[in-house]
Amino acid sequence: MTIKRALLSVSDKTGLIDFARELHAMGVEIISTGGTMKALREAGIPVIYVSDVTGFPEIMDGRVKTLNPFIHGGILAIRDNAEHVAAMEKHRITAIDMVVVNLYPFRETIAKPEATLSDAIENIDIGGPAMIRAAAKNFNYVTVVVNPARYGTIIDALRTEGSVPAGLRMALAQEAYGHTAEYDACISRYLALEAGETLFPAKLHLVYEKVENLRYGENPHQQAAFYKESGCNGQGIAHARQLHGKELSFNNIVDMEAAWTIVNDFDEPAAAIIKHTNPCGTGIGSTIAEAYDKAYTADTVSAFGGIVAVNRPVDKAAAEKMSTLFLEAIIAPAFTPEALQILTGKKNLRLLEAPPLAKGEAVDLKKVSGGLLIQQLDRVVEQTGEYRVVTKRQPDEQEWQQLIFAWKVVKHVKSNAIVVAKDNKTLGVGAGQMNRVGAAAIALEQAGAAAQGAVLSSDAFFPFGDTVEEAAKAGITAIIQPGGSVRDEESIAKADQYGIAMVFTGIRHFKH
Ligand code: 93A
Repeated sequence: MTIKRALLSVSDKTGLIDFARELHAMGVEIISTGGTMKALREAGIPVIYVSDVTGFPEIMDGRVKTLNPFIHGGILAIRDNAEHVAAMEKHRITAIDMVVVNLYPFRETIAKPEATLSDAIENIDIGGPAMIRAAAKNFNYVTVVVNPARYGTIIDALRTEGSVPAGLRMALAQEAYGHTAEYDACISRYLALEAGETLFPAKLHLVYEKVENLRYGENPHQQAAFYKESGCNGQGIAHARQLHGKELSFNNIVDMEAAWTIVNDFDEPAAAIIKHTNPCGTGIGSTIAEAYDKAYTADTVSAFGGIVAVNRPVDKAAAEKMSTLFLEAIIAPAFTPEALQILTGKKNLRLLEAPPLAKGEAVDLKKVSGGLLIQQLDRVVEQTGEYRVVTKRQPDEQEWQQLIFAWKVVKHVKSNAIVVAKDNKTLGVGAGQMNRVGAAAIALEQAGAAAQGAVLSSDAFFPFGDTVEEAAKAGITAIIQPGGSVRDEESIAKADQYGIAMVFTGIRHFKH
């Protein structure tokens, strides 16, 4: 379709002048609303004021400016429908062949801390979406542009072909409806939050934008893509910046999330190495190099090909240690220049800088067929003072420290989960087992002789005394678990029998 007349009404004036200048040079007539018209006229581009088209002033602070049959008739008319053409002639409506609109900045307005409800309401655009939707509906004849990034493509098409091709008009219409849907979803979510519906609104309109297509999903025969929350404040793994290395895979991203969540749970320097979403090694220390060393020596076999996360910048000492092992990725708040120099020597190793996770409320989504489960993330702040020692023997100070460390780690291991720890590092991790004693057997076997004098944590209570029995045989001296089983007494009696100190937290950390 050739373009004789275009309506330009934009809040985001990026690229506007150059675009309009090109249109004007091609002989396109431009209609505009007040602010856009002013900007164009200041740039010396001739413009027809929208009120001169409608014969009606912009009224009510601009709430009604383009909502008029002279505008909507001009956009919506089917150009080769005799009746529509007759109606245009009878009412002296001129066709509008292109609509270039972007909306009042609602999201940007509510993002400002000082924004009031009334500011938000005034930034709900009505006339803009009406024109966008009308133009998109009539994409057989009309070009709709909501994104300044498309200006160049349109000018190129007009220059080379003298018109905007049908395929492009349809793609622009699709983008337009996505744009208005996202806009309304944002308003709906905002009003739900204003009304106090904090986490779980009656209807959920998720708006995510694509970061990239991935080479494949969990396996090579599964197609996949990566999306980030639209308008999100920059939190989390989706906002990590890749500094070096091969492109990220689906499984890398899943494991990065697991790794990042663990180390963000620690205040002291911490490192975790993830394999298949579980931490095969976790360590804390006075430096990142020390924490990493502990995480690595926790299980040197499984660490091969792992994803490492640390909660402090990676420095030279840590980088030197990390560079001796084949790793898939390292994720950190930052890398020092010396560390980068060492690690970028490994061509494929992915290096990512990620913003720390906020402590506030956040939700976790799980897809089920035909639906979605939403829950708060397991970020309960635990009062260690409320933990209860249930055995005759109290843990000593050293054991307390290790119990709390092991308890923090077990929260991040797939259920049924058991962690054995000593000297600020995990010695054995039993993950994702169908029975608890099985998870304990794996963790204890991994720890081997080092389990002597170590502590053990369990993400949920012991249904029987058998896990305590196994722990005692391996030399475990203290245990931390939620408690709450009908057979707690059996486990407590076993612990007392072997002189084990046992702590009940009262909080369960299932992870499925
Ligand atoms: O207040 S509105 O909902 N009523 C309208 O009739 C209308 N027409 C265009 N907002 C309206 N617009 C919006 O004005 C456009 O979507 C655009 O964001 C903005 C451009 O205004 P100006 O050209 O005065 O800067």
